[in-house]
Order: sequence, then structure tokens, then C-alpha cells
Amino acid sequence: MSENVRIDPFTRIEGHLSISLELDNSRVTGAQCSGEMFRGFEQILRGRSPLDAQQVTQRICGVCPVSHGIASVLSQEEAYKVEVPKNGRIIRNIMLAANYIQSHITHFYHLSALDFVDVTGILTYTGNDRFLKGIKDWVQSEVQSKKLFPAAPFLPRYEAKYLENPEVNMSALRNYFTALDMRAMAHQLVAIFAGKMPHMATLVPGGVTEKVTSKKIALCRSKLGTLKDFFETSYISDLFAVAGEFPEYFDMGKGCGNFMSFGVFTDDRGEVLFPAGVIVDGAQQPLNLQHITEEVRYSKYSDDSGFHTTKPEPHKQGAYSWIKAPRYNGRPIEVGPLARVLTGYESGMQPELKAVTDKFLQATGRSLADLDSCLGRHAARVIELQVLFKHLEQWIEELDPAAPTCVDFRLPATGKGIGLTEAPRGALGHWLDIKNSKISGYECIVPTTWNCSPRDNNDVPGPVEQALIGTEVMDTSNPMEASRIVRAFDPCLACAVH
Ligand code: NFE
Repeated sequence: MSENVRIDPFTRIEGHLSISLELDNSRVTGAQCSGEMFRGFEQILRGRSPLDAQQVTQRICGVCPVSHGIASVLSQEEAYKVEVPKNGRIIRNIMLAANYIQSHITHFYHLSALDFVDVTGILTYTGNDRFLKGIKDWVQSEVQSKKLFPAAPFLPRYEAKYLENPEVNMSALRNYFTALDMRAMAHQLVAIFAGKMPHMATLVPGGVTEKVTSKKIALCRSKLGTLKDFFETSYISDLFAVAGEFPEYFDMGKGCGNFMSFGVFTDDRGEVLFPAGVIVDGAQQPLNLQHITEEVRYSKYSDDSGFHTTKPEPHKQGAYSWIKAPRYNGRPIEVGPLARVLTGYESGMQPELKAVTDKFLQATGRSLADLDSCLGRHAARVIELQVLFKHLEQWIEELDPAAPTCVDFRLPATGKGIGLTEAPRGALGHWLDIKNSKISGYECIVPTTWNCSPRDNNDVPGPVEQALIGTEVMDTSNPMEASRIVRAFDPCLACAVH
């Protein structure tokens, strides 16, 4: 039997996404991922001073402004031929890593966990376990004071199998509330040097304007310690609880099988913690920016749009998304934590990342190939955070109160620059052109644009679309399998349709 299912709006993500599925005998045979709005940041930037760019582009998103800001100043620094001093580089690493922590905690607890945790079971608990009763009372008072229940974000929800162990459910729900404080704390960690968060005030070409002091170093240590404790005692065990009860999700949601990372977190010697690289058809290759294109056959842009050209055409025949279709050498590519873990693992340059990954695979009895899955994408966030926490501690100790955090520069009349980094959701690039000291061209290619792209000029579906095809949806009124697969990519449509 053929059926069509539409999940619209697709909730608990950033921005406006619609998912359409074609099913045959409960199996997805076709999938469309539609970005539902156009924003026009590249148009807004044209004609402005390039010095505005890191402030304007941070407004693309409140979740990952650090990476947009950093991509922007990197593109400017190439154009201005300016080198960031050591303190500036370390502060940027700290701010970006803290933003990863915030983003991954939010994604796991506040966006995805409700696909697995049985939140309603908790309020009907009638047992005598004092600890569990205490949690129930605590949750009741929390939800009453915050007026969160029984409305959004907990209900309505799909009827599906959720975590069965009541203790795991209750502890996960407690962690949901604690995680709200943790994401605030991660924002505070960014703000120590950013002045404020979201949207950092201190990030400039040439470095960061905020000075290093021993008080700020102590504040960083303290906030990082609390975040690390939550990560180690809660996030890791909650992920293992989900993996233990839903192991089938290691076999669901396999994507396009191609991965890319632009590389991020540089040290003094120019070495990169998560290296740049591309995996196509299972083979690792060096990143070559010349291979990047943007296709628009199914996107709501004129046919002469593409990389560097964006002309909206809302009523274009056959187009179903406001997201363009970026391709690498003509191929769809998945970006994000899983891509960073796999390209880092395969590069052979990252023994630490490999060791953490191998430990996870051993604990779950899974292979590296199994990570290309719904649960593998969740696991990749935990794996990379484990590596990042250790390096964050080191970076904080490397800060030097006696050294500068930024250097001066001259704005040239003409110039060009490319800023590449890794946002929490994956490879992010900003391409800048300057004429008459004004921005003459600005192009962003953003992680969710890669992952949620529609079909390309050759009719090949994007990574999320491919991950959905082949999925068995047991109950089309409650298409939980499809929702879990899409959410594991952590889509940010606000970014994708920038
Ligand atoms: Ni709006 Fe972002 C990240 C970027 S995703 S969250 O991470 O860049 O497309």
C-alpha cells in the first residue's frame, strides 16, 4: 500500500523544516526535506563595511553565532593579511568549544531526548521508592513553577515505544532540567571573553578585544569544571541508556556515506584538533575547495543561481525548498560531529579521538561503520566532547595575562578571503569579496545547507533525505522512526536558509 506522510512543522529543531515521505508497505521510498523560508543575509551584507560582517553574520543564528563570527573574521584576516596572536587564537578555541558544549547539550536533552524519554510516565509514578517520589515531586514543582507541563515542549507527542526503565526515565528528566542550567553556564563560559552571548561583542579581525586576566582564567576553570562534571555523570550515561534500549537505531538512518570536515581548533604549531578531510565512497581524500558547488534545480532560486549567486524565485516550477543543494565533486556530503569523528579517525592523525571512539565501539559492541546511523550521530557528539573537554582545560592554562589578545590592521580597498571552520553542526565556510572597502560579495555555505539539501541537478537526494529512504515506519500516524532519524542530524533551518 502506498501512502504519503508529511511532518510539518518538524518540531524540536531550529527553524522551519517540513519533511514529506512516500511510503510503500510502511517503507520510505521517497523523502523531501524542505526549508520553509528565505532570509537573505548575503544580500544584506553587500555594500556594507566588511567590519560589520562578523556582527551581522552572527545574527544568522543564536545557537551557533560563535562559528559564524569566527568564519567571518577568518575570511577578513585572509583579506587584510593579519595574523592573530596566540591569546586570540586560544580565546577563540575556548569560545567555540564552549559553544559546542552548549549546542550538544541542548540538542541531546531539549531537542532529541524527548523522542526517547517517557516524560509522562514520571508524573504517574505511584511506587514507594523515596528517591523516585522525591524526583516526581521535584519535577512537579519544577513544571508548575515554569509552567512547562502538560503543554509544550512535552505534549503533544507521538505514541511510540519510549525508555521503559522508570529510574532511567526519571533521572533523564531531572537531567533535562539541570541541562537548562548547564547550557546557560556554557553561554557564560563563552561570555567571559565574548562580553555577551549569544552574539559576541568582542570578536574582531586580528583577535579578540577582551584582555586576559587571572580572574577570567579562574572563572573559566570553575565553569568548565561544572560542565565537565555534568557531561561525565549525566550526558554520557543517558546516551548509553538510550543506546541500550534502542540498539536498532545503530542500524537505521544510514546517510549518503560521504563526509567532510573543514578542520577546527588550531594549536601553536598550526596543528588541528579535528582535521580537515573528505571521505567519498569510503576513501579519505584531502579537502579541495574547488570541488564545492551549489545546485538549485529543486531550490526556489532562479536557474542561474548557485555558488555566489542567489536570486529568489518563490514560485519556481518543481522547486520544493529554500535550501540550495551544495555538492562536493558533484556528490552529496554529510557534515557534522559524525563527519568530524570519521574524518579524524580515518586521518590517522588523531590517536586521542581514535582511542575515545574505539572505547565507545567496544562498550557498545559496534563497528565504526555502525556510526553512520541515527544513534551513531548522537554518539559522535559525546565522543568529540570527551576530546574537547580535555583540550579546553589545557587551553585555559595556556592563556597569558601579560600578552596581547589582538593586533591592529588596515582595511584594504580590495581583497578576498575565505573563512573555514567547523560549527557544532559541521563544515562552515564564509567567502568574502571587498571592493572600494565595501563588501561586494559574501557567500556562506552552512552545515545544515549540506545536510538538509534537496535533490540536486542529477536528482540525487540530500544526506537527510537519503537517511530516511528505506526506513520502516510502523505507524504512519506517529512517524517516530523518521523523526528520530531527522533530529539526530540536529538541523538548523535558520542557518540553512540564511
Ligand atoms: Ni543555526 Fe549552525 C551550527 C552553522 S547549522 S546552528 O552548528 O553554521 O547549519
